Amino acid sequence: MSDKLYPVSADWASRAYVDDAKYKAMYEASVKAPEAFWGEHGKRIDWMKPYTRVKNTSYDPHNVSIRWFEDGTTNVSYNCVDRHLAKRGDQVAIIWEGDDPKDDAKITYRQLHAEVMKWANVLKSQGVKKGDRVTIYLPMIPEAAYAMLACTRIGAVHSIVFGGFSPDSLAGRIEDAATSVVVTADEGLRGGRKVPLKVNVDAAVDKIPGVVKSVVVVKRTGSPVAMKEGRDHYYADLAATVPDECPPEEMNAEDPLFILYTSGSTGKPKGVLHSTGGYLVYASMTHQYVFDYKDGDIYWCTADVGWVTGHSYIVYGPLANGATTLMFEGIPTYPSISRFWEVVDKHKVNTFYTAPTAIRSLMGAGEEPVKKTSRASLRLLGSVGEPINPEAWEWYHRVVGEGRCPIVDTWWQTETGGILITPLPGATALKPGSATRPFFGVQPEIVDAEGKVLEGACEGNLVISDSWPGQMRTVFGDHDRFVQTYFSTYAGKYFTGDGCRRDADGYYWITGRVDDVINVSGHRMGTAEVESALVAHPKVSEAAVVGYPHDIKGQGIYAYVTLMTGEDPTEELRKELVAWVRKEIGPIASPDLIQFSPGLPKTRSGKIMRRILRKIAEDEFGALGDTSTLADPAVVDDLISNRQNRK
Ligand code: 6R9
Repeated sequence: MSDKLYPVSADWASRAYVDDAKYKAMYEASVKAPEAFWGEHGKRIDWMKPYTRVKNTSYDPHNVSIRWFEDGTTNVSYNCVDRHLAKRGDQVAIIWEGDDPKDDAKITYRQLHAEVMKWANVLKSQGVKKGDRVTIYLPMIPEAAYAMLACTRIGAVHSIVFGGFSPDSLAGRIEDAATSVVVTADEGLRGGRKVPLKVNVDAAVDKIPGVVKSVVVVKRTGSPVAMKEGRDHYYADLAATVPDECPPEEMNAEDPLFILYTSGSTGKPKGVLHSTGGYLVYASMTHQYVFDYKDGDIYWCTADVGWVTGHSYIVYGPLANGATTLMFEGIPTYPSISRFWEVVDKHKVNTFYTAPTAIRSLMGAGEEPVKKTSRASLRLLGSVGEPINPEAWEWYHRVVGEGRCPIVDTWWQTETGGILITPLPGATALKPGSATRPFFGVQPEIVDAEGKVLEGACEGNLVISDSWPGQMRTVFGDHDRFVQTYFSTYAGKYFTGDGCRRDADGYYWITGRVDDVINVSGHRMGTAEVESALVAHPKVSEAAVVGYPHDIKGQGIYAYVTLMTGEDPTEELRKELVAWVRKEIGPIASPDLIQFSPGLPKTRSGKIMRRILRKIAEDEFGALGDTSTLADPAVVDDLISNRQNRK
């Protein structure tokens, strides 16, 4: 933990929508009278038929039911596109930056409107009707946003599958959502390498005969791909045959908007279902306040639309607010390790939102690749996806933001639809590594293992005691699993699965998934704590810590350590790191085993797959399970051959 405090600058306090006093007043109003608060803020989107009922939610495990604005009707694509036309028809809605720096495009709201209507009619031509599911398996190209918005225009429910998922994962998701139409591209392009999307779709569809009737293919690279007669169609060919206009379908606030599959600690991925009205109100409101979005800002979230961050903070939140959102097809290290900052300079980006894993990997290459760019346009930085260790936070703040940009460390989940715990840049003094305070309407609590609510400064499991509009409504096709996973551990509360500490100032510090807690000689320890200590060492770039069975201590601490470029993995350094952690946290935290590993097994969204690290640490590498979702499966072989615990 870091005890540094970065106060809000006078400039930010005066320019932002919300300063500290206003945050406190609005927060208090939001939790004392949620009906009145959300009744008012629900009006931020346009309704076809206004709601009269605001909140109707129950966390009772016998009857979990979440409904917001339930008698209102609206349309998401109307709110993200049509309603902006009068004022911002010629404003850029999407800046697209291709994998190759020479490829880019600007799409105005008027162009977006035309594209979305065309896409909607193409989907209709393939038999898609209100309530039907559509699987989208596309790279980061504007067509991904068109297809999403087109689904919402006609009331279809999209299920986006990240372009890096294997045919097996894709087939499972298509089958679970029972989608007869799949939208894909010939190939994707990332870091100069081609991703065989259409080939993967063919393999996936073959695994589930009879499910998919139509595959719509966007040409991205133009490479020839096999097209199955009667089933596969190029988008452009279909588009040439359908009308230009398509009116938005009137949808109930509680009609499903999208499904997004996410992994839990057990079982197959869950289809997280979000609904129309509450989700859009919450995504747009958090986007406006957390990023203090103002007209004219250029906003860039580096996520992929295949993850919830891309849904809420590349597409729906920003577009509902009439923003200019940047969509990036490439990776941070191509063609050079300065790419992020070059894109910032090229498009004069004001707000930049990325993940700690990206920051840490860029940190490993030193300051020079950042410093050779200007970044003068940057005003605000954001972090999401995992706890950000204070060292990475400080580097992001000092090197990338040159000390002038606040960092919003936003804690949330696929399940929450939008950001729940976060600083507001004009209101919240920052502490590196803390997601700070709850957003309006969010009531976090910390409970112990028995479910007793802890008061004041404390540490335990993070639950949320009442609903907010962006909350998921169910697990698609399995409401029991929804209740079981989220509402049964602590009856009457939403269980996040995260551990959390609250300090004396009421700030929240997410300590990582509670499934990653280890117990060493009776001491509970967050693996993130040890990792954070390790990465604080100047020679360490990244670290992942897991428990392994230890005869005397119950669990021992096994640390996988990636060194900074050019550092040698010596015995001496190993000893130095053990001593370092003892010094940083205390003797109980000293790693028992340290494995120097050039790479860590990460999912394509950048999350470390601890399951694999635990198995290798246990010397049980014969039973690694499914490694198909790894960004680079070869990492695993190296980890196994250099394992430190040989029984
Ligand atoms: C948005 C997203 C959710 C899990 C969540 C937590 C971790 C996300 C975080 C964070 C600490 C943050 N997480 N943001 N931990 N600080 N700012 O990432 O959704 O992919 O569903 O992951 O990610 O553990 O429970 P998702």
